[in-house]
Amino acid sequence: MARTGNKRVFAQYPASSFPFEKEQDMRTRVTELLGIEVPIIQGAMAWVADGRLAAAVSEAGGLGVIAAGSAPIAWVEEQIGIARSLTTKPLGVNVMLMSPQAAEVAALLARLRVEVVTTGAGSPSAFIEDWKAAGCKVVPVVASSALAKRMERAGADAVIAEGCEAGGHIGELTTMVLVPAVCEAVSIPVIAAGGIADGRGLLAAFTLGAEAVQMGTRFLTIEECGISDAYKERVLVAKDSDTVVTGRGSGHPVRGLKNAFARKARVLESDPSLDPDELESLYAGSLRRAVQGDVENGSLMAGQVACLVHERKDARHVIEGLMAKAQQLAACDLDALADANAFHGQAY
Ligand code: TUI
Repeated sequence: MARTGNKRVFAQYPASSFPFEKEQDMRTRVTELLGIEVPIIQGAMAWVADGRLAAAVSEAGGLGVIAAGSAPIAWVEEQIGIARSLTTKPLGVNVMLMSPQAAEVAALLARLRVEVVTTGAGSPSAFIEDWKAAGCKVVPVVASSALAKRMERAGADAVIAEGCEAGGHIGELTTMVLVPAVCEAVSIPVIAAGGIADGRGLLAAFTLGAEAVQMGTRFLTIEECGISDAYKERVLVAKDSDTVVTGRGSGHPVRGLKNAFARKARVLESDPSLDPDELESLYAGSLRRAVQGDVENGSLMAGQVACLVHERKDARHVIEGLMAKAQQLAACDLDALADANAFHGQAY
């Protein structure tokens, strides 16, 4: 950093256009594989990521992903139809492998030849062959390099390495450690997830070896996301210490915003004489309650990056702004970055 007398002389960020220009596109193995324009995938949030949200992200150049979660098969098929009516661009559907209907959803996606299948909360080994035979690109979420290697051997096209900063069901490792560890372990492309909500995060993920990012929480507050306003407001006002992990004891840790539901879950979980039915009834329908507006008694899944989400806007605005910022930062040398970083809070 240059100094003049007692004053720092800040290097300027290179100028960046907004919306970004075509030549600023970041082409990677992931954009080529998935047929998308920017290396941004929308995380599949159960009961949140429906056909309308996914179509908006795909239309804006990223990959929109419908979350099958544990919803009825008819709902999943309906949402795919809605998305297809709103965009002709590639679309993804996520299979939540802890769902008792996972095998049925898996068969539906092969039958409909959905372009991209992502998976979460388990190993999809049993389904990969059928999806590949149907022409689907298969992109499992992994929380360890061991699972990433197994997925590569089983024929996965890429993996999403999701750190425990993420919202919803999580593993143990942080994004900062998991992404480079998975990049060392496999040759297929790695997509980073967990703790990423803006251009800074995208560029950081690329320096760790990722070729795309997946973001969930950043898309929770956009116009095309159908969750209640009350849920969106909780995300917008969240501070960095406002998320908590419940369910560690049961082996199914889930990160969400602190509220009455989370406090009750933590109390019940720490009770050695716990009646499992009581916890089960607390969890039953908890995600849906939050999505519909009961922000105290519902499970408000969100990642730690909720504290970096400050606006509603729409999918196109989020994607264009994020790409412009990432490109602007990437064009800086380290000295200029260090100087510019003296303006805390300006790098959004
Ligand atoms: O799947 C997610 N996030 C989710 S799924 C979900 S729905 C739900 N509802 C109630 C209770 C629990 C879940 C909400 N959020 N993220 C992807 C993810 N997958 N993160 C971590 C993992 C993961 C963890 C361990 C994947 C595989 C794994 O191990 C499998 C193995 O065989 O080693």
